Amino acid sequence: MPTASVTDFHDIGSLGEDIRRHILSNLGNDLYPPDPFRSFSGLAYAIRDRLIRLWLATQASYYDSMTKRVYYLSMEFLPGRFLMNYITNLGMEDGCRQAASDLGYALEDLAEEERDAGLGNGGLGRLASCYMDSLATLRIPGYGYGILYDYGLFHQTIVDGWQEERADNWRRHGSPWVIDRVEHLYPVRFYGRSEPYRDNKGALRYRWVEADTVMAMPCDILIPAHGGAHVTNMRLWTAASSQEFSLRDFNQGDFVGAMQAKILSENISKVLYPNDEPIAGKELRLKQQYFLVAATLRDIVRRHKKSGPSFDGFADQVAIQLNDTHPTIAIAELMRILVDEEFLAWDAAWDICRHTFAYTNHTVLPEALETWSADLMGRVLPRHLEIIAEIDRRFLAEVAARHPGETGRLSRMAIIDRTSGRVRMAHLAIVGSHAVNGVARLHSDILKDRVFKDFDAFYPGKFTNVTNGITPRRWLLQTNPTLSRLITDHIGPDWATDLTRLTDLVPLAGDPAFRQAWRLAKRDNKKRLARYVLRKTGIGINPDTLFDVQFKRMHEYKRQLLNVLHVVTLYNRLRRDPALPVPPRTVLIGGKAAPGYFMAKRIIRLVTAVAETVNADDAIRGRLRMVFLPNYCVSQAEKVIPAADLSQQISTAGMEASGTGNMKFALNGALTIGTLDGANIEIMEQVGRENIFIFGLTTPEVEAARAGGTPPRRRVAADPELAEALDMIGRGFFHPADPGLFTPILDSLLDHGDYYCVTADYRACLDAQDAVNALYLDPDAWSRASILNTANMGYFSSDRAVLEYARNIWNIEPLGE
Ligand code: HBZ
Ligand code: IMP
Repeated sequence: MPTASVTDFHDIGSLGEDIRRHILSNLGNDLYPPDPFRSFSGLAYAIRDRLIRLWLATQASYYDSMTKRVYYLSMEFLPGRFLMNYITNLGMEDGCRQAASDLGYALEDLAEEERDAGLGNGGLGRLASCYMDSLATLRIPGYGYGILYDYGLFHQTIVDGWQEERADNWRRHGSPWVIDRVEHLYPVRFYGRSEPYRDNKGALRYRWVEADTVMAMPCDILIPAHGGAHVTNMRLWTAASSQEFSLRDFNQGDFVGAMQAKILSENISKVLYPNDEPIAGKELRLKQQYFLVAATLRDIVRRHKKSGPSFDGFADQVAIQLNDTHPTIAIAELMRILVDEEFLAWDAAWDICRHTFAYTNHTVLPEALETWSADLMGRVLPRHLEIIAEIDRRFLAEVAARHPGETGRLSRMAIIDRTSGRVRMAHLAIVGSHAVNGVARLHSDILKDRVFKDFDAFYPGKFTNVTNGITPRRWLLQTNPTLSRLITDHIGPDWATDLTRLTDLVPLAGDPAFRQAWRLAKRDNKKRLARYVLRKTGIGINPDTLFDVQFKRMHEYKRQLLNVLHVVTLYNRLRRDPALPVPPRTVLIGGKAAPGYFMAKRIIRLVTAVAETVNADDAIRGRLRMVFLPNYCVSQAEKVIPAADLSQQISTAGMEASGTGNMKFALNGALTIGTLDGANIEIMEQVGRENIFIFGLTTPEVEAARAGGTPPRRRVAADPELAEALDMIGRGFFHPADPGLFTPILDSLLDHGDYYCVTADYRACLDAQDAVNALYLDPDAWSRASILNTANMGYFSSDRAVLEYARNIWNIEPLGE
C-alpha cells in the first residue's frame, strides 16, 4: 500500500495555507472576525494532517515486521492538552509560532483555547498517558485502549469556600484530535443468559443468548514520538447505536420506545466515574468495563487473524497489560472467545490467557480493591460469571492439592468470596496473568509481604516491581521551556530521550553563575504562575517568596490536613513574632475531592477558611499567604510544577503506592518534603538524603502506632503548638460564623484513632519545615540542592519504566530505527 515517508510532512503544504483551508472547509468559516478558538482549530487540523501521514507509515511498519504488540488496557487516560505536545514532538515550534502570529495570536494563547482531555481521575490515568508517550518514542509497537467519555472528570469550582462540581463537557466545541473510525463498529452484548448445547460432534458447549446489543465505535487519538518519526495511537471506544440496532427496534413498532433504548445504550460512554465513590452496585460501571474489554478484544482478534486463523501463536503476538483491575473481565472474555467461539479446549485457552495478560496494581487501600457482587455480574454478564466460577474451581483445586486441609487459605485465596458472594477482581487478575507488578519498590514489597502474601507463596516469581516514571517530553521539555533551554545550553539536547544524561548537570551545581541562572529560570516560572493565580482567584502572590505546593487528589491518606496544621502553626509563630527569621512563604494547595467524599470536602473548606484568615491578617502581611487553586488538572499542573520551590509528598507511610507528582516536581527542581512512602524512598536514594526533607513514621511504625501507640489526645496534650492549632480549628477561629464546622475533622483525629497518623507525624513535619526554612535562607545552598534534584531524576523517566515492562513482562523489543 502507498504510505507517506516519515519526513514528507514538512512539505505537504504551507502551514498558513493549510490552516486557512481547514477553517474554510472543516469549520465552514473564514478569519473574520478573528476568533482564537477558530484559529486554534485550524492550526490543529493542519497538524493532524501531518500526524496521520506519520501514523500510517508507522502502522505499515508494524505489519512489515510482523512484530509482537502490546495493548495497554485502561479505563482512564489523562492526556490533558495536545497542541503543544504535538508541536514539541514534531519539532514544528518555529513554523507554528509564525503561523499563529500571522493569524494575530501568540502560540501560547491559541494553546489556551484547547480543553483538557480529562478522561481520568489522577495518577493512574496520567501514568497511562506518560506510557503512551514512551511507547511511541521508544518505538515499541503498542496501543492504549480506553473509553472516550463524553464527560471527563468533573470541573471543580470553589463557591463560598466549598467545592462545587460542574459537568466537564469537554467536546462541546468539537475536538480536532479525535479521529472517528465509523468503519469499525463492533457489537457488544449485555444481559441474556448462557445456554448449553451439543455441537455436531456431541460435545457440550455454551452460547450467550437473548442478550442486548450496543455498538462500540473506535475513535483514535494519535501519539507521536519525540522527533516525530513514529506515531502510535490510543483507541478510545464510544457507545453508538447501529442501523441494525434501530431497525430491529423499529420493526417492533414502538418508535419512541426504540429511541429511548437507543439513547440509554449510548449512556455507556457518557461519564467517567470519580474514584473514592462507592462503586459497588454501579451496574453502569461494570458495563463500561466490559464495553472497553469486549470491543478491544474484538479489535485484537481481528488484527491477529490477519496473519491466519490459528490461535497457537497468540501469546507470542499479543501482550495485554491490565491497568489495575478495572479491565480484568478481559480474562473471562478472552476465555469465552477462545472456548465458546473458537472452540479451543479449556486448558489450551487458559494457557494462552495466562501468557497474554499481565496486571498492574495501583493501590493497597482495602476499600479500593475492586469486587463485584456475583449476582450483579451474573445478570449483566451471565456467561462470564460461569467462566470465572470455573477458573475459580480449577484454581482452588490446585491450591487444595498443594495445601491439603487448609480451608482458611482456600477461602482467603478464592476468586469468588463465598461469605460475601463477591468476585474479587484482583484475585482473578493474579490467577489469570503471568506477571503482577506494583508501582514502586515499597509498594511491590507490601503486595508480596502483606496484601497478596498467599499468592506470592503460591506463584513464586510472578510478583515483580516496575517503579513508575513520567515522560520528560511533557514534564520538562514542553512545560518548562525556560529551564529546558538552560539545561540544553549546557549539556545539549539528548536528555529529552535519555534522561540519565541530566547527571551532566552535577558539576554545574557548584558553579555560582549556573546557580544564578537556575534561580532566574525558577523566578520566571514563579512570575508566570503568580499571574495565573491572580487571574483565577484574584489573589496576588509574590514570586519572591518560597512557593510551597501540594497538588493532588484530596484524600485523607495524602494528608493535606497535616499541611494545614503546619500553616496554622507557622501563622501562630509569626503572630507571636513578626520578625521571625523564616523566609516569606506562599502555600498553594489544589486538588479535587470525590463528590461523595465528605471528609475530603471538609478539608478543602478548612484550607479555604485558613487561607481567608491568614491572607486578611495585616499583622503578618508579606510573611505568609495561602491559596487554594481550583480545578487541578493536567494543564494547570503544567503551570504549577515548574514554579514550585517545595513539593509536599506527605502521605501516611505505606499508603501511597508510588506517586508521580513527586517525580514531576523534583525533575523541575523543587525540593521534596516527604515521608518514606511510595517512590519518595527511591527519589531519596537517587537525589541523596541531604537534598530532600524526609520525616515521619515508617511503614512498620505506622502499623505499630495503629496497633496501640500513644493515644492522639495524649500526643496533643504533650505538644503545645499542636494543641493550640487544633484548638483554634475546633473552636471556630477560622470560621466564626459556624464554629462547629470542623468538628468532624477534629473527631477523626482525636476520637476515631487518627488512622492516618496526622498527630503522630506533626512534630516531625514541623522539624522538617524548620530545616526547609534554614536552607531556603541560603540561596546558593538551596540552588545547589535544586540542581542536584533535577540532575538525579533520570531514573524516573517513563522510558526506563516502559523498557522494563517491555523486557521483563511483555517480551517485546523496541523496533529500532
Ligand atoms: O496510581 C494512583 C496511586 O494512588 C498513586 O500512588 C500512583 O502513583 C498512581 C500511578 O501508579 N492510583 C490512582 O490514581 N487511582 C485511581 O485513579 C483510581 C481510579 C478509579 C478507581 C480507583 C482508583 O476506581
Ligand atoms: P489496523 O492495525 O487494522 O487497525 O490498521 C491500522 C492501519 O495500518 C491501517 O489503516 C493501514 O494503513 C495499516 N495496515 C492495516 N493492515 C495492514 C497490513 O496488513 N499490511 C500493512 N499495513 C496495514
